[in-house]
Amino acid sequence: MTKEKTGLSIDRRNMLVGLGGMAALSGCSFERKTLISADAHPADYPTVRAVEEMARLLNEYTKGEMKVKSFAGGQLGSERDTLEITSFGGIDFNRVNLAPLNAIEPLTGIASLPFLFKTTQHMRDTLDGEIGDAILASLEPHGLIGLCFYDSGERCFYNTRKPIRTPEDMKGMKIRVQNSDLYVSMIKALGADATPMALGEVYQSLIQGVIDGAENNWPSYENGRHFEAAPFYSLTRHVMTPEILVMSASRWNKLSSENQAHVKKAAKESVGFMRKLWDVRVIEAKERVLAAGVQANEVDDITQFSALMRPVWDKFVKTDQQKELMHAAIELGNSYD
Ligand code: GTR
Repeated sequence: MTKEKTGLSIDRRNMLVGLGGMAALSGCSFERKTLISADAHPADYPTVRAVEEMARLLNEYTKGEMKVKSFAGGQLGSERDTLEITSFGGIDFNRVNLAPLNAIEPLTGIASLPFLFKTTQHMRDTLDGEIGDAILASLEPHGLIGLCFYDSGERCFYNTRKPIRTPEDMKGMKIRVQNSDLYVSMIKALGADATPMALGEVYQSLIQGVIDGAENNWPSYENGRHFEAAPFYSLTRHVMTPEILVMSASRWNKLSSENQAHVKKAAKESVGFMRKLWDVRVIEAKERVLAAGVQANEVDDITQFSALMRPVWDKFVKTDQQKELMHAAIELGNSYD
């Protein structure tokens, strides 16, 4: 593994060596007793707490055999970097957003399509059922075992300049997106310029004017203090791309079938725990940023935004399997009208 390939800093590489990560990377037989998990968010964020709950359950089900230590706050690198390391065994569990997986597995693009999900319940039911299972299963050929989805709420645009009420207001704005071509296309379709960037760089880039805005849910907008630099939060609710918990397939393949079943069970059971934390966190984050002076606005007519998404859907839904899942998700949505 070269620094050029992963973009990992020397510190992070040293940390992984310390953790025995290099042993896994180099294929030597040394096995870490304690598994490690990565998350870009800080320790109190719902995703981190949910993975800790998964770890607690796993430890209980395996009678103390399986232990997980979590490395929160992006200590092990950006989501793109840690996904690469996870896929070849240097990290065991990784909680990321689905967006950086769009480039790795096209099926993940379905749950990232703008304006696909009508409500939170539609999103949850889609991911809890066969559609979600097909997306999770699609990751195995890429060295990742998809374990479960967590909520990530509705993502909206925020910027340093003015309220966005129509797509016209976004013209010429530089908007940071996650590392996903689908997101880049979505921004272009809205008439703005897309700047893919790791989450950890967004605050500084807003302050320095490298970008004019970004898009995220209330908790990440608050947590990253982006609201201080970009106080206009416009309720476009354009995607509900979920979070996902993945495990390294190379680690998974070394587990007994009993322990594999325990991992799956513990992960699935952490979803309800996460959703409870999430719903509370959304309300708290929104209250905090509004109290700090954020100006939130509804857009004039959301169909002005959604009508521009056709080319994005056409570009990223190509295969028969993608089309099948997309239609199934749309059909499921009809009961939420
Ligand atoms: C958050 C998400 C992170 C990351 C971040 C981003 O909502 O929880 O996993 O994807 O957005 O925008 O980079």
